[in-house]
Amino acid sequence: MSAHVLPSLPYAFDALEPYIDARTMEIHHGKHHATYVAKLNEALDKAPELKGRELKTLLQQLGSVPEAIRGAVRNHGGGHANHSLFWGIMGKGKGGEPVGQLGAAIKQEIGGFAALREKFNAAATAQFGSGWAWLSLDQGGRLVIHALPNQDSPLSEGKTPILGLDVWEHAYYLKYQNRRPEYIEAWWSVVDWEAVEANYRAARG
Ligand code: MN3
Repeated sequence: MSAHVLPSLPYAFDALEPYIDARTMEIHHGKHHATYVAKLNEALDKAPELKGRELKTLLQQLGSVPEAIRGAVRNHGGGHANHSLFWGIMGKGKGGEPVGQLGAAIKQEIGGFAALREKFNAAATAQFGSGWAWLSLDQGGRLVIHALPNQDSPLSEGKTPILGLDVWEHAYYLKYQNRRPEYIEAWWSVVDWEAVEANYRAARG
């Protein structure tokens, strides 16, 4: 059976310094994300019929997951999917502005990059407690900025996430302590817009 696997980080732990510190990346990937993967697999051991199902499908169809493991799939499956996306939309020496079709869509639908940042920062800052801020596509293929608590995936509400920011304290506490807004602001310097645009084009089909 194909168990879910922790993807390797596509860059070194210190690649996102000074914006995100190496120690945080090491614990975040090697402990937090690894635990979501392990606990997802543990839950799926109790429902072998779901083992071949893609993670994306599991999260899109949470209602069809047996109730006994639904919470575990929501939390740990969501955690696995969210972090897998997160590592991929960051990189060394990135930042800058949205490019290509995505850049054009942001201009047209949100009013430009400055407006996107402002709305996204507000969503990330206002998320009470643990959660994520998202830039997703809704079912009509339109860009939407939103936040979700815990490890809830946009996939579970019919959206397709293309950019996400982890605002759990484990993502920033070592370097930023309680200064979440500072972490959010710094994070824009590591966003890989080519990767986000690839997600956008894939989501548009
Ligand atoms: Mn996290």
